[in-house]
Amino acid sequence: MANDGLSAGAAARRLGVAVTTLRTWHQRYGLGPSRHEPGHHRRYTVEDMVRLQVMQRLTAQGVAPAEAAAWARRTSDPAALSSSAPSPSVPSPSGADSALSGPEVSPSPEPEASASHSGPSVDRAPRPGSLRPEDSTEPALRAAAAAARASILSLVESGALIADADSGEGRAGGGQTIALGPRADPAARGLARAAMRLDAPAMRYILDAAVTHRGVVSAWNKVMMPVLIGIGERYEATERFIEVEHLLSRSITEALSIVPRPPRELTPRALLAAADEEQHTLPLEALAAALAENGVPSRLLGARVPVRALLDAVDRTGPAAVVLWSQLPGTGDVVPLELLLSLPQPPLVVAAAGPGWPIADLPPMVTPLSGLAEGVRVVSAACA
Ligand code: B12
Repeated sequence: MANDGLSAGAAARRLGVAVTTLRTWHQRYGLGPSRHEPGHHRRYTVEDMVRLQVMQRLTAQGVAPAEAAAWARRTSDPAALSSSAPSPSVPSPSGADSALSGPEVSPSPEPEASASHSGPSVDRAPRPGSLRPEDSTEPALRAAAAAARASILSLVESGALIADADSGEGRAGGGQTIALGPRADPAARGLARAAMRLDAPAMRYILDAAVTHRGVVSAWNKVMMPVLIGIGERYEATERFIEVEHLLSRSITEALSIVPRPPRELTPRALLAAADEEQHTLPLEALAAALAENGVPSRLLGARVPVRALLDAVDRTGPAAVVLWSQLPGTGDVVPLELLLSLPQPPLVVAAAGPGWPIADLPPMVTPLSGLAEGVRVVSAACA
């Protein structure tokens, strides 16, 4: 392909899109094939393919086609992009069409790597829907791939990932929305839209970028929480979309787990647990990740921790802070809190977190927590 370029059919096969889609992108958005020899059909060069990949990725993430095309066209100027984009520490979405993934892609392409032409090239390993420019031996292609990747990252971070929540665009599972309100963060909109499409790679991409570039507290408060609350309301109104809730929950769990944990030598002095029969754990996962970001290790026992197990764990680990989460009024039983406080050596802080607790009836020595940032502050101080 390096010399000849791809026909429209071959390009469409590589990308896994219909030829008509390519034609539309060409005619409406100027993303056409640039190689032209008299007497022949125009052909897609490697740079054209990278632009198309950017277009494909961004439209799949909910960016309006015209805007996606503008970003795709910018990839022809790698220098401009790589100078302004954040460092690509977030993996690109995986998937059959993932051309922009791979730790080897950096904003500064390494021409030396192209000295040998014996490595895998896009021509030798054509998989449907797959093009890996970063594997290419061509400096131009590597540069274009780096620029494309950088452009997506800067898009995510600049908040330009605006999902048009009302335009279904006919994707699988599309056409449904999660109401977030007019002041929602663009990344939350993108996440909501990806969630409704059941597009796990796009969700991870948005979530990982948010966690990596904003930090856990902001990612939770501005991106994850609004979408969780929105899908909860959607479920309440329709008794549907449990599949969305589950995939979103899973994706959030995974994204929170990418936060590096403190060194193993540091003994965790914080114990986090959900109350007995309580299955909601995401806020505790966010707390564990945010604490880790602050260098505070914790033990997260997870869902449905019976009181006996909680007391045993406290007995064996002697935590300075215990946070018990109750999401549902039915699990906000104050007895475990009282038992924790009456231990011979009670934890310094026993905190009740979540909307399930009867705040007015909490034992006086219990610390009620109302938000993630407060949780990080209180637990960090107790464990210092
Ligand atoms: C994800 C989810 C699930 C997942 C949980 C997965 C997991 N690993 O956690 C699963 C699928 C397991 C689930 C199950 C159920 N769920 Co559910 N779930 C949710 C959802 C969408 C998000 C939960 C969450 O993480 N909330 C945390 C944040 C995002 O929301 P919040 O609590 O309102 O946030 C406030 C405070 O908690 C605080 N805060 C936020 N984050 C943090 C962090 C810290 C550290 C602190 C201190 C404070 C804090 O600030 C916010 C503003 O005040 C909620 C919707 C919602 N609004 O919460 C429903 C929701 C909680 N679930 C609900 C229901 C009914 C259920 C089920 C009974 C459904 C069923 N029929 O089986 C079961 C319950 C099972 C059980 N016994 O626990 C209802 C509860 C209604 C009620 N009040 O009784 C909700 C509200 C959905 C709804 N609108 O109907 N659920």
